[in-house]
Amino acid sequence: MNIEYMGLRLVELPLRSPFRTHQGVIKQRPLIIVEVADRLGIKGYGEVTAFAEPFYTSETIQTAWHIISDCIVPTIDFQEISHPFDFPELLSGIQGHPMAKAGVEGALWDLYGKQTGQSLSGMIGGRKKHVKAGAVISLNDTEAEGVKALEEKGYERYKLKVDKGKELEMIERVKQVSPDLPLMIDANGAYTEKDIEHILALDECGLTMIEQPFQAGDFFLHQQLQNRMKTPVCLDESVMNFHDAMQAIQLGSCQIINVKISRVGGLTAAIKIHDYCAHENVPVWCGGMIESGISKAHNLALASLPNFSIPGDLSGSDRYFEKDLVTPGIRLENGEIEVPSLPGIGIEVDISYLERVTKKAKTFRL
Ligand code: OSB
Ligand code: MG
Repeated sequence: MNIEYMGLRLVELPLRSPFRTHQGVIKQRPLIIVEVADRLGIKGYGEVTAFAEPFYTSETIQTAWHIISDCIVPTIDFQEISHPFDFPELLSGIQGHPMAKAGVEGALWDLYGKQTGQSLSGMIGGRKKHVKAGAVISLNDTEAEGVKALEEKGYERYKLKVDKGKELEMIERVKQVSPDLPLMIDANGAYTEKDIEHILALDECGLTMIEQPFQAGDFFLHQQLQNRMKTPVCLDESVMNFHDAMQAIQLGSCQIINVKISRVGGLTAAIKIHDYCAHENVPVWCGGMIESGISKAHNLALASLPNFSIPGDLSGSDRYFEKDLVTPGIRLENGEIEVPSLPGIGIEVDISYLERVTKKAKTFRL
């Protein structure tokens, strides 16, 4: 791919309103934007979506900065890469840190698409031209008002973050304003084995699924719950790689998987999980990370694959940000978002805004 250069930028995007879950509040969104360039000066962009604090997975934006700068750049020979699929194989000596790896791989995919004149969706075999949009309602939004406003924008699926003990009230409040909306809850591991009866009481609510009830790593407990519950269990934090997806499905720990490019270590791994789930008749959907339009564009390409048959956490730029890092921003039309068809991620990065929100930058000759 004739890669010559990598640039890292730590940016901070202000959120329109604080995003609160049972694990804490996010007001500013730090992200790392990865830029790679080839000999001709063609550029590709990726994004590291780790959070400032390790509440979701163990990585942080600072550990990712360190891993890319001090481990990936010095030890990987970028001249050996002739296709983005080559990159994950070169990483076998670096354990863990999927989000750091995914950010770099994402930039390679965008660059490869631009070098060869292909859209990211086209390169990976995506078929859908539009994908359905889904919204997440944080604990800061009042459910009724939050859902009404989002319904007017056309979102097709709604996800409530769990506040343990208040689930029934929250679900009831949404149903009062919008009785027929597809609704699910995301516990982010808020429950323990003592809560099984409490969770089973939600089985009559008609939820489309319950996401990550228990902590990551506990395939057994999720299996026990799914055996007793008709509402599908969906796993998020539990699935950090292909092997986790395989074990979860073979053990019957879930009926649905949330695939995030960042959490599983890159687009190559995300596609492999998609393909395996398709083979096993397990539907998947694309998760979100409160990310910029750069990462959203990667998500749209992934979600254009056929087994992404459930609306994901795919929202417009205006859901979280006043202004996005891409122009024009990502928009909903009739509850759907267009999958970009131009080369690479197919969306223009707003370089002057990117420069304005940069807190720290570093460049490397590769
Ligand atoms: O579990 O998907 C999650 C936000 C922060 C940490 C974890 C999660 C989330 C979301 C937001 O649900 C998804 C989005 O709309 O980007
Ligand atoms: Mg989740």
